[in-house]
Amino acid sequence: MSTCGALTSVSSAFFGEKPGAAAEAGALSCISSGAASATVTAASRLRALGYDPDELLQHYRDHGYIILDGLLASDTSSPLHLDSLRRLADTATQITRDGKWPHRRIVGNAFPPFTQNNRDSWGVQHIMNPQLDTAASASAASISSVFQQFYASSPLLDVASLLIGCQVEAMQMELFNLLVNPASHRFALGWHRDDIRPDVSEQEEEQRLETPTYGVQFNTALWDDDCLFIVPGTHRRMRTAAEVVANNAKAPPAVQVDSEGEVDKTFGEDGAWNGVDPPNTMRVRLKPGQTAFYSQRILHRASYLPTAKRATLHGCYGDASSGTGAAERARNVLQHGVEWMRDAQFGDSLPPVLKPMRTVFLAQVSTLSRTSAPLATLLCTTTFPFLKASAKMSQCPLGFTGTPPPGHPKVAGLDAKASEADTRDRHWNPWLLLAIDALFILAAIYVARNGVPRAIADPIANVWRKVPKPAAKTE
Ligand SMILES: O=C(O)CCC(=O)C(=O)O
Repeated sequence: MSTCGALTSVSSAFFGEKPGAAAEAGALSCISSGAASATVTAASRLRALGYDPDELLQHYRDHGYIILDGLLASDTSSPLHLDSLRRLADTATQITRDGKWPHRRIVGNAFPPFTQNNRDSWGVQHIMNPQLDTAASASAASISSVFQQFYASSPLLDVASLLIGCQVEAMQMELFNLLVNPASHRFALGWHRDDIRPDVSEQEEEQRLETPTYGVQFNTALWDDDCLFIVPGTHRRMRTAAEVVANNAKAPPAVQVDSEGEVDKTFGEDGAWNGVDPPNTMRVRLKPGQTAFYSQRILHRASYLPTAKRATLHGCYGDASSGTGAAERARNVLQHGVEWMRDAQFGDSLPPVLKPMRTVFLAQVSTLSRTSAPLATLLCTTTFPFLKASAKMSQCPLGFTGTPPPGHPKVAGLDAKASEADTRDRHWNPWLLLAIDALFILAAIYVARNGVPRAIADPIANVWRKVPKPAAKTE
């Protein structure tokens, strides 16, 4: 549902270049206060900064992405200046590589849960979490609070609002992470859409395309970044045959790069994935300070090299004005382990504009937990005793991913608080567990119809007769 107004008059076109006014910390603090906020739309704020919202929106709708300058502060003393953000990103990266910050994207794992046993990382997760400062022993300028300020800043938030078609006040807080180059591995993500599986039928793909994405994601590069590849326009149309093939192609495994001059034949010099990239593949080349907003539904992939320094702020926002959309997005976000967001310290630390965005997100999470808890608890409890005996699965076989609902047994890989050592290499075999569940259900049906078989009931009754009765019990 679109609640953005003031998009009809086209002022001076401004796309992809730096406007005169740059982002400043706390620029959006006015949004949450007063009646004026209701009429000041993202579009008009963007226009005032020299952007052309109509042009931005049109490009985004047609192609599924836009690239913008001017989202960082131009004032060198601002914490949101490129130099400051680079310093903080370096610290966050270092503590992650040193093992002091466990929330990371692990080389070898494209998607959550990030449970691979690999010391190397391609991302620092949850950079707005105040615990990051504790891990970094940061005293003066807190790292998490600067990242919070960026996530709350204008024009970033206004552009997101414009593209989602939802007032800032009705947006939900989602993920904010830092994507970094692995320290010693080449690693790649295959072609994917975040919210449509590669193996969907044509009919299902068509249906999925009719549903809005209810959100947008962004990459803000702090260094030159050419890791992301997209096929413009694929966020709103059926895939071609070549795109279906690319979407289903398995990305090469992560490779430790220890010999200089080693030739990688999978990818060309220009980064092309030989024999797989479909026509119209576009490499997104960001200069430091540039931001790409893109639809999570666009067909995209990424390639990471240990030799190409990367520190790119990677986040997303959702539209909470529609119940179904917000719930759908919250379900996806849950996979990343977000229960830390419930922490009151985090809530208190946020800039004013983010507080309601967090509240609406947590409300979605609670609703999801309430609706999925009973079934997940019943089914997963029956399988839990067998977990340790099984191997090779990194998530609940019932498809329950992300933050477990209340009552769900503690399970490696589902609990973001579980230590990495706990989750490492402990996997479930889905087929074994489903077979055990099926046997359990068949046995229950048999007992309900026929009673407990004598061969089982008699020995139990004998043991019971031998147990002395409590002395104090009187009838
Ligand atoms: O590394 C990137 O820029 C893209 C990451 C990505 O594809 C994703 O998070 O879905």
